[in-house]
Amino acid sequence: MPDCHSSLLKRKIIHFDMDAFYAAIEIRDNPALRGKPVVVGGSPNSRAVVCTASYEARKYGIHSAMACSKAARLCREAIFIDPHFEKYQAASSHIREIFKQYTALIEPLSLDEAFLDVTHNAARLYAVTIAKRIQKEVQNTLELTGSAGVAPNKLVAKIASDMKKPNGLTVVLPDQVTSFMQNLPLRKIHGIGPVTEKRLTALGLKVCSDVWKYSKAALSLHLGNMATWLYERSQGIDEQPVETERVRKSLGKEETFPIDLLELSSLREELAKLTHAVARHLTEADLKGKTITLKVKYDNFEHITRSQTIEHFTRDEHVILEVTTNLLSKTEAGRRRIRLLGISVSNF
Ligand code: TTP
Ligand code: MG
Repeated sequence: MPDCHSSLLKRKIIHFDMDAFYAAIEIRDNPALRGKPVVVGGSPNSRAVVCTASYEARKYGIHSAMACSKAARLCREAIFIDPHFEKYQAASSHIREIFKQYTALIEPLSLDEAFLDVTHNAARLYAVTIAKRIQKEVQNTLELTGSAGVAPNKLVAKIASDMKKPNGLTVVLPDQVTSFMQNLPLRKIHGIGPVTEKRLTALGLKVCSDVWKYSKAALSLHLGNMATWLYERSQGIDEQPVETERVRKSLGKEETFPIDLLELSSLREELAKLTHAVARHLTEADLKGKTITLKVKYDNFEHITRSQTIEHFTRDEHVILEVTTNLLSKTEAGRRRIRLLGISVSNF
């Protein structure tokens, strides 16, 4: 048992995430765009939403999932480009080939992001050396940059890769985990969204070390099931292994709202955002499905699902939105307050 435990503690994980991925590829392929506010998504005169924006465009407040029409209002000079998914997929598989030179333990999270377990790499290299080599190779062969986090686990590696974007490298050694987490806002922990953040803030918990002042038992009085999870995460503890790709049966996303929603217009807006995310994940996973399911949770936590199976396999955002809007009309939306909406696609 002690052996097993120490091997867990000694994991070496890299989280690698490309910088402004879609936009960087478009700029690479058209150097006239360099240094300009570039938005990948579609025309500002369409219903398109922003997939991603170059760092120059982000200075204007433009971000992913925003309507392109709004992005155009925020920045008049912004250049709008339609997405070219084949190019992004090609770059993504190329990047995975680079990862594979160092380990077979790769867990892709999306086209541009993955965890690598390099504890036992064939070349017996330091994790930091591998991260640097990957960055260099990505730059040399793809003319793109990515940022890396190196840490003893997935939780810390993912937070670390985001610290020095773009083209950054952040290393957190096992004995630095506590100080790394100490002043970190709880929001940075993967799994704590705006709703949970608000709940924790109301309890006076803003940064990780705020949680350390309490025992697990005291926390569970206020947080129930979440207490143990938060207690460990706030200390940078995460023993989840890197999981190589598994077979998927469905793909979806759900969102709990900061306040329960009654207005149909707000619910439709939320549906559009969820649909965008699901369509993107389907594209990235190269999946199409026939069954579309809507989940609705009312303010009393009662939840229902409504499904529709269509004739053709799809991952089309507009098709999914049309179906889910129709499914929404078969619920009590507009009459009862809704706390959560979820969309999933299955039957691949
Ligand atoms: P991210 O890694 O979240 O963003 P990014 O790579 O563009 O920028 P960063 O430097 O901050 O990592 O997402 C990767 C790609 O996924 C992104 O380039 C476009 C796509 N994407 C969407 O299509 N819609 C979305 O809502 C998000 C978040 C990403
Ligand atoms: Mg990225």
